[in-house]
Amino acid sequence: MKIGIVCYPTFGGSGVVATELGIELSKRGHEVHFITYKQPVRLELLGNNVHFHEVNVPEYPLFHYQPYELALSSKLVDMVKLHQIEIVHVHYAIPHAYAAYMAKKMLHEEGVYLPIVTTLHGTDITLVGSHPFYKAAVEFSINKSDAVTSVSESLKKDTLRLFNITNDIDVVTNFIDIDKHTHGFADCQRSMMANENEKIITHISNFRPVKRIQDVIQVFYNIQKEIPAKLMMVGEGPEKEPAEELCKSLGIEDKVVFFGNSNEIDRILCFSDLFMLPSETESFGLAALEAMASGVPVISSNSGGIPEVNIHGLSGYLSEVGDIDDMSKNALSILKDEEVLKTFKTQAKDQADKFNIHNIVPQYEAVYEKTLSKCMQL
Ligand code: GMT
Repeated sequence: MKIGIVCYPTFGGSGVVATELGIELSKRGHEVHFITYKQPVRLELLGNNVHFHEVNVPEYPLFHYQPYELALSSKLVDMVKLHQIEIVHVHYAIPHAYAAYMAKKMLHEEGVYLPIVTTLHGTDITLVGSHPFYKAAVEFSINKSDAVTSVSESLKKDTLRLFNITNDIDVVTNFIDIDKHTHGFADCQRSMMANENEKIITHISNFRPVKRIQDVIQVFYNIQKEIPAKLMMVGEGPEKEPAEELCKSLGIEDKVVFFGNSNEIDRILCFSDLFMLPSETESFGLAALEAMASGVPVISSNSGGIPEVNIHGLSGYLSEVGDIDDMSKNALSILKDEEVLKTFKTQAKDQADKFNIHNIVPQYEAVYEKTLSKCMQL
């Protein structure tokens, strides 16, 4: 198949999923065309089967807001015609599903039929999409998509609760390339980050308020009072500075490393003992799955789709949002005993295998095939 993929090219989960999906589809013989404003961060190799088409938005002083949707839909029209793209898969409804619908309509005028698959990722529904300023357009573009998928059962329920949806929604969960996370590092270089007796706790996110970064610091503060430990904070975002301030005021700044965004997540997870994800809401929690795939147990909140990924007492523990004491107690119960830690590490990896890329990507292929044959009958 010739598949167009529209996504955010940044470090966010939806862009990562879209990129990994495109790479895997290309390995399975499909021709994949990424259409976005920058080469996706995880897309290292372009080749015969993987192409990138940049959407440019020329600055014009009249515009207070530059019209990205317009540029994207025009680019989609051009690329679909030039490369005979058969189906377009958009990740994150805003504004991608809306722009794709416009492209579809324009192509239709020229006798080209373009099916659109929309994958809902989370904040496009729960935090941003359902805002009254966007709701009508988001609802419209979900209902006008030829197929809609969501990354968890929880997100599907939220979508049906928040919008008036007339389309079916298939749940196709996020996935992980287990082989990539079975690191071939002879040495994780743990000694560069911590002493041998120190446990390493890691958090990776975009440092937005929804991630409850302060909870990460508070839980770590409780952990390091009981056992020697270090905290690795990976990512960039508005909550980073307040988090650095909190570390200073708690007197733990020498035990916390702020990395910024990193392309070496697998290296960081390689030397991690525990991962923390105390989010206010999370449709899936891809970062937790990446940790588990590297054999790192997860201490998380029980919000949204996280319980579908992190299993209480098996791959880690779940607590109510904001329950710092419970998260600290759970973390210590894993970290204090080497045998318990070892068991949780193995169980985390086994649980991650349920989301193996080789089982999930065929589900997307089935969605494409079903959509194409449905559209051909129209
Ligand atoms: O977590 C974010 O804020 C980024 C966001 C995104 O779209 O990049 O993540 C959402 O999509 C990820 C991939 O499907 C999910 O794993 C995250 O749980 C989801 N984030 C939220 O729901 C807050």
